[in-house]
Amino acid sequence: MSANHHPALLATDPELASFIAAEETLQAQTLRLIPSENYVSAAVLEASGTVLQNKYSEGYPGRRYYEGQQNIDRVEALAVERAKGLFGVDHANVQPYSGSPANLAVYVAFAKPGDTVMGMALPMGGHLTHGWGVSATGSWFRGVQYGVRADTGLIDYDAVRDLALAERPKIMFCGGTALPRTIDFAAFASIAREAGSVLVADVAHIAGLIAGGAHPSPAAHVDVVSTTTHKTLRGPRGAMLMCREEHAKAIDKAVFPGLQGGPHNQTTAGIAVALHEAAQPAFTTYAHAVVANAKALAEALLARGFDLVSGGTDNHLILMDLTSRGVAGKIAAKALDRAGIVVNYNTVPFDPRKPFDPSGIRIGTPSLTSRGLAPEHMPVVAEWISRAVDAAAKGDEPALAVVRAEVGDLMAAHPAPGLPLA
Ligand code: DSN
Repeated sequence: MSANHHPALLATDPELASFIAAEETLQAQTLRLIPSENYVSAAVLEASGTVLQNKYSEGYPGRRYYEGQQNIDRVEALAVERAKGLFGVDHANVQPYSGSPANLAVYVAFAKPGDTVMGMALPMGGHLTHGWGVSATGSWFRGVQYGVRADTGLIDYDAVRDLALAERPKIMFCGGTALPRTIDFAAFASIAREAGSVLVADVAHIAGLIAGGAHPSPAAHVDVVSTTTHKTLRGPRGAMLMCREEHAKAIDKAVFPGLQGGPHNQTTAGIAVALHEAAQPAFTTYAHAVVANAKALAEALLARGFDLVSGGTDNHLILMDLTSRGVAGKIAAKALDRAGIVVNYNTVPFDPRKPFDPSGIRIGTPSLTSRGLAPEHMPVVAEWISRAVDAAAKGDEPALAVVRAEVGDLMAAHPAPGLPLA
């Protein structure tokens, strides 16, 4: 591959063009298992890099503070209509710049600084913006946190209810970044009703699974659905907030002018395309294949003796505790990277180690499914992970190089969407 796929960029800035060409090669040749990443289609890439970049559009379709919005209004209205249709919601705001600003907008809409908010603790699988201490959401607001049971790795809904009734949080989040199991939105809704809380489902990780019918939808149960658009949904890096009509004004006002200025119109266009793609029958097949691959990979890892948090997965994500393999998560993640397998190190629930050097790694199947890998490939993926983790424990660099070559061969046989062919 070469930077010739971007001729204008190559002519203007060959140094930068070479970095992008190298990234294209890296994404083509490696087995990308970070569960929050994916490959967007060529159509999404094209829509995200257009002259829409040149336009300021503060406001909403038909209600802007700048003129010349004839086309931008159509782009945003189309994205909004597609989001409403796909997720079965009354209202969608497609302007949040990404997941963290989207969640912050929820606080702006429904709480005041100092109010109590509740979410899953970050080391248990939650997200920084669900009221965790080092985030502004945990210092400007009073965050109280729930977790999972030590014996099962599953959310203890009785404990969530006890905490909610004791604390009566203004906002309650469900969802997170390292949850391998189905979220019971109805159970959270019943608790939030009792506690008098606004319930937010942060479905960033599983939005594509919901769109494709491979995870239950929160739409009928929660007040607000927050999601990024670039994970299982396979769109550009952006976010959306969706809600019932009664909350529409509060959400829109919180995003603009409460928190943001002009929307990134080029991203809105990419989101519109991704939503169109996600509404096709092929995407339903994709979403179910992501889950089938994750279950097959979990089975193959269990067969090789790995410890998986909660014992497996219901969705796209697997959280591996490497303690019993005698290697820390960070060392394993870096060795896997040298073997051409890209993961992230991650805390596991009740981790005795520090977040920057935790006990686990987090993996997932959205990207490999986008390149057409199927359950029959998962035993070899598990074998590569096992060989690389063992090589990490022994410091066996040649073994990592052998895995890297094998990974490269399989990736070459399964080109990724959106990447230029060699
Ligand atoms: N950074 C995202 C993830 O990797 O899950 C969450 O914001």
